[in-house]
Amino acid sequence: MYQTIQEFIEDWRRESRITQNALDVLTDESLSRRVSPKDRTLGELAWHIVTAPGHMLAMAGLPVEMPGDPNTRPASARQMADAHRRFAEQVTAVIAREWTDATLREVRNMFGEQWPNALTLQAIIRHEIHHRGQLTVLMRQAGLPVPDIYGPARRD
Ligand code: NI
Repeated sequence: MYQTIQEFIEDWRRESRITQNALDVLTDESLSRRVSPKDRTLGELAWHIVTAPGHMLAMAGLPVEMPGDPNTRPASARQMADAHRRFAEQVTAVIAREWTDATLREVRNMFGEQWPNALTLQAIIRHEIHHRGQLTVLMRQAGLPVPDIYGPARRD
């Protein structure tokens, strides 16, 4: 788990940049793709990736402005990508201003359990990586170019 806010910020910057690269290639036509009738569409998944960290950070008491309503996906891919870009920058600024390394060890009620804030931050990153993996599969099925994640994508 993170010992310092700086460690989180570095991780957040790296991961949100990778996520941004994926969101930036989504097209409006691709947003209705889905794996099965029961699963999220590519657009719903992308919007979940954009909005979930704000929800969790707010639960932990960080005063962040939400990128948008989680239940109301913007109509365009561009709006989602822009919302993510603004939100990612905002998180870096707000957490650096509001929290100290000691805040990471403070415990909050998260989903009915007592989590140190460091665990919440780790869960946010893991949750994003998990859904981003799903997103890139849907992107391939939609014929979109998948960006490099941790190493070169197939086309490279
Ligand atoms: Ni999720």
